[in-house]
Amino acid sequence: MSEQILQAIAAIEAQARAAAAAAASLEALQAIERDALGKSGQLSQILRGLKDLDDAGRKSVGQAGNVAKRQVEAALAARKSALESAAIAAALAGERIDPTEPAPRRAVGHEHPVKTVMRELEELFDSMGFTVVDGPEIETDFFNFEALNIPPHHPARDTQDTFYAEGGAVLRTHTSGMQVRAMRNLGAPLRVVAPGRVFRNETQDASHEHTFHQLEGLVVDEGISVAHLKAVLDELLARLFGERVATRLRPHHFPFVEPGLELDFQCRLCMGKGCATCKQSGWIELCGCGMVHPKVLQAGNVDPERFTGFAFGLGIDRLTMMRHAISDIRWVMSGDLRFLGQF
Ligand code: FA5
Repeated sequence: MSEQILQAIAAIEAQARAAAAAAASLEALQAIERDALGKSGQLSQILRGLKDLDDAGRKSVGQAGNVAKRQVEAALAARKSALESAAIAAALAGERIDPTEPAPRRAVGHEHPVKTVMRELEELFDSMGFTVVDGPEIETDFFNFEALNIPPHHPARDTQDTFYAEGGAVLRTHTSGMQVRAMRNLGAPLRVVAPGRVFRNETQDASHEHTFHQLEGLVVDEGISVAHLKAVLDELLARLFGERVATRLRPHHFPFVEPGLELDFQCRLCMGKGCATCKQSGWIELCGCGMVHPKVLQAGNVDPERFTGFAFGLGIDRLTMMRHAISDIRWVMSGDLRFLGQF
């Protein structure tokens, strides 16, 4: 009797150990444990017959049952740990980083086309011996207007209306405020350009923005004349367009220059014949310019008896528009990716 039971225990143990060794998941292991060792599992059922055995049989079957139980438990634990290790190894293999693999192509940003023109202008003037200086976008009324010979209530303020704050601060309407700042900071002689953002209370249209960019140029030295001004701007255009470009100077009034001028260059699209871009004139305006007014030199602590100077202020957004044939300035600072993605 006990011999048969011992054989049955050995068979249950062998079957459970084999099943444990072959189990493919933790759930399968739990099922094997339940079937072999659970309360109503095979081993428990057999051990329920212990009460019918004599003392010797009860002892030997009881011992065999315990040994079989421990063996099956050991087999289950070994398989469980193997399955868990395999799961960790698989997860790690999936997360492995190959540093030699090329990076995925991502959409990266790029320099704004206005910034590109600004940077090129800075490099170009730097190569001509100019110092690039930076100035505040929130300027005092003094530097933006008064020091430039534009007193309060002067009609020139109407063409450059802006945002006035208490205490005499304004959003600068042009980079010309840097003229007096540069003269005071650096003294004469000097050769500077001051690029930057400017603001005007302006009705927007295809060629007018309320926020745009200018580059101010200022040269002060002994014997400076309009000929120097024209030479520098001609050189600027030649470098921008890769060849000599015809230019002309027209009289224009700015209170801070005398004489005041505007420089036009021959239209690059029709070569002076007249087209829609140049409004049939054959010429395109590049900038306002002129000889620095003696009062402005004085405001900059420069002796107008000894020094003369020229200044100019170019619109960088409009230059950018010409370069890329952009028909409406409102695209330029829109931040619209359909526009920016084209550069
Ligand atoms: C001035 O701002 C003078 N400070 C320029 C100057 C400097 C004259 C030194 C003499 C000596 P004006 O308002 O014309 O001038 O502007 C200069 C340039 O800025 C224009 O030629 C144009 O290219 C650009 N500009 C002016 N207004 C706008 C606007 N609303 N939107 C975009 N560009 C503009």
